[in-house]
Amino acid sequence: RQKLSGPQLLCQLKMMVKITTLTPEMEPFSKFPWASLLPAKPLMSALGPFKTCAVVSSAGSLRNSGLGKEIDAHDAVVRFNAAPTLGFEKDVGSKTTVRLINSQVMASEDHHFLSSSLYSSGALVAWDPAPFSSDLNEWYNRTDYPIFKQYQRYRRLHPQQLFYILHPSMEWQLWERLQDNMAEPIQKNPPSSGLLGTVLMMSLCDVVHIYEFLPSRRKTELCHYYQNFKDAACTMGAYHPLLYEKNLVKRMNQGSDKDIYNHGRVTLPGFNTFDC
Ligand code: NCC
Repeated sequence: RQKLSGPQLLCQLKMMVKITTLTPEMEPFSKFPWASLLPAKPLMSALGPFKTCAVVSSAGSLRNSGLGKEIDAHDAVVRFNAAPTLGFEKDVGSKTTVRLINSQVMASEDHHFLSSSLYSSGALVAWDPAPFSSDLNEWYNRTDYPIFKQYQRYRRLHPQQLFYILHPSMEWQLWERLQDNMAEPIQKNPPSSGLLGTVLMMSLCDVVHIYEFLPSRRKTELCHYYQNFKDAACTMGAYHPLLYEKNLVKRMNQGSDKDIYNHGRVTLPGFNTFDC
């Protein structure tokens, strides 16, 4: 089978991955009194559009990158899970427009999700690894972590903050793009938060710069820039098909290899800027 070109891959993402968030009228949520806690307007109409966006991976190679100013110069900045800015401004900047979090962060004791100020800036977008069917009823009854319980608690404590839940169909539509474009079978687990956030921003921004998703010359075994914990699997993947995600992003990159090597920077076009 023919390997697709960058523009062809971009068109596949644009046409085949639908970015939706849960709304109060969706089944089975419409039956629950707490459905009114879900935002009435979909994310697309409440956030953006933005000209330039930065997606900041949590990779250890961001340490000593000095990329903070460049990252903050974007109109919107996305960060992931428990990645802090406080104390790391020089390397990762301080602006947070969206924080994409997995359901493990919401549920595990050590993240203090309900009380930590880490989660209070910008809009929150949460996701949970759903069954492949992406059926909302099936997922509701067996989420990986108690995402809905924690969502309700958080919304009651922070009613003013924008907080969305991604529709799980997005995970698996994106996974199918990965599998379809790889020569070998990939693990049947959803893509990492990094790729989900990248595609989310491609639907909101004209240009998306991703930092240290494809590792620069600073590539390290250090898992996160904010922790002294080493594990190469953080960069290469174990549960998530991370290596395949990176392969796909490399093929779609519109920046130079030098940008990757020196700055860990990839350039992707927003979905609204090209026709298919
Ligand atoms: O580590 P994590 O990801 O929070 O990182 C966010 C995104 O940055 C990219 N990344 C990170 C580290 C690295 N060395 N290279 C990278 O490219 C990835 O794209 C990653 O998605 C997740 O995807 O949600 C993940 O979350 C963690 C963990 O749940 C949270 O950090 C909270 O502690 C997962 N780790 C574990 O479960 C132990 C990780 O597998 C995926």
